[in-house]
Amino acid sequence: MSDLLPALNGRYGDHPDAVRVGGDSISWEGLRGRAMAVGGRIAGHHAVVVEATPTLDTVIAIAGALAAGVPVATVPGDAGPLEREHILRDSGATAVVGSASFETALPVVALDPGDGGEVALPEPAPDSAALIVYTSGTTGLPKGAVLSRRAVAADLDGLADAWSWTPDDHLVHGLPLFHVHGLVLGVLGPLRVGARLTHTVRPTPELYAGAAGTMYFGVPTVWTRVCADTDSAQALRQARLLVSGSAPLPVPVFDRLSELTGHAPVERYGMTETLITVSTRADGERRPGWVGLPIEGVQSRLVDDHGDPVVHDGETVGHLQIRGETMFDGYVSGGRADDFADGWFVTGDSAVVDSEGFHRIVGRTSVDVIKTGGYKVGAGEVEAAILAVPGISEAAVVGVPDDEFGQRVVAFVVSDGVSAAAIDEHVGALLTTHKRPREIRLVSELPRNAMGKVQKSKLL
Ligand code: MLC
Ligand code: AMP
Repeated sequence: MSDLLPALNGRYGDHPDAVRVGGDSISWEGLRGRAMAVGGRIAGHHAVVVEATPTLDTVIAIAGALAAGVPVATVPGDAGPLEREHILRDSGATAVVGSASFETALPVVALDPGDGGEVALPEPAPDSAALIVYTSGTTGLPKGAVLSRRAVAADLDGLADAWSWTPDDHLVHGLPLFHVHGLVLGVLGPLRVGARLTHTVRPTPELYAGAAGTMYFGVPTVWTRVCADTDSAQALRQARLLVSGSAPLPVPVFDRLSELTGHAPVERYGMTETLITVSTRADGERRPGWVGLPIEGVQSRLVDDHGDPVVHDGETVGHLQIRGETMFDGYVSGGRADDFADGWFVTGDSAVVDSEGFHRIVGRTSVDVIKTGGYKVGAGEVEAAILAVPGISEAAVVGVPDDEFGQRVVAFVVSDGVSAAAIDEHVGALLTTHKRPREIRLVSELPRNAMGKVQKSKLL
């Protein structure tokens, strides 16, 4: 494990609370002992699942899987039953590590606070799978992206370079531990760089202000909320770097945050499949609305509908494609080739690039991929949950622009007498919380084109 996470090998000394999650903390040596011990109990498993609630136990369970070289899939603590069962099955997991709030036929390998000491485990191969992270597509259930140790290491090294991230840093955030942002950057990042971590459990302005970090991570919704709380925002003046990502940071939020904290935020762009690939730099220009340059080890290109290069004039929009060391290995269920064009990963994002190579993300190619509070939500998955409610004949889900969440999930439903409240209750029991429509609008019909296809643009 020390090749991937050198802080756990004593390379950077130690702190009694090197990793803190809410009220619980642990030293790096303590975390290594706990991880090695649980790793020893799961070694040889095909894959494991961790219910990634914001707890220190989640960090220990994931570190244990990494120590054992067993790929670990993360399940949201509030996952709907369909999504959870899908992840348990699709990941090929043969055990759950830590506690599980759900019923499962798989063995549950418990964590033991008495664990520690030295359990020797061989260093897993750099090309072996580290994580299986689920991300939504336009239709169907989420897909599990397999991320190798090599890709994770390359990404964290590229980001450490871009952000001048060193052992002197103390990272603070409260992002979910089942996605790339909170888990790869937010937990494995400090363990690779040798920086302390405080996870605040929830990403609230007050908790950020009280944590006295040098670096802070947030999705744009978090920064919008920080800006609305002047006292908390001003407490961040003592920080070194504020980083935003997972969705576009609105320019007024960038400006207000700069004004209140004295720090122009660093904005970075990425995807579960590619990890974080483009960023502004701690030692470079931080331009509102722009996400900067490819990090070390990553290349980008901009192409038109025919795959021909698009001019880098800062204005002409093209399809953004990525390649490099941070790339995923494929989806655990198979399938990867469709997502590539001549070896370049097709991101599904539209962008412009200027003559200096600075990138601006313009939007998604598909209206069926919604970003709400930094979470990706596939319209098709939500529509399927709504259509499972008896008495519903048609449903169309869209992302409506929203000042706080970027987009909010809104469902247009043709219902045979079923009320919006009843639909919400039914769907709420099936779906992970952030995928639930915030609004359900009952309509008599959906707008369709001559081919019978729903015209979602008319619903926005
Ligand atoms: C939410 N609630 C709902 C609801 N949606 N209730 C009814 N119907 C709905 N549709 C409930 C919640 O459960 C919560 O309840 C309460 O309403 C407040 O929810 P909220 O307003 O949504 O706020 P919050 O829960 O604080 O969520 C905002 C947020 C969250 C920003 C904290 O969206 C978040 O953590 N986002 C981060 C996503 C992320 O990390 N993405 C990275 C993906 S990786 P209660 O009872 O709990 O209060 C990636 C790659 C990259 O994208 O580039 O990083
Ligand atoms: P996910 O699949 O959850 O990893 O989401 C990846 C998507 O988030 C990308 O394809 C983008 O659409 C979006 N995204 C991530 N970071 C940014 C950013 N800084 N600006 C705009 N969009 C972003």
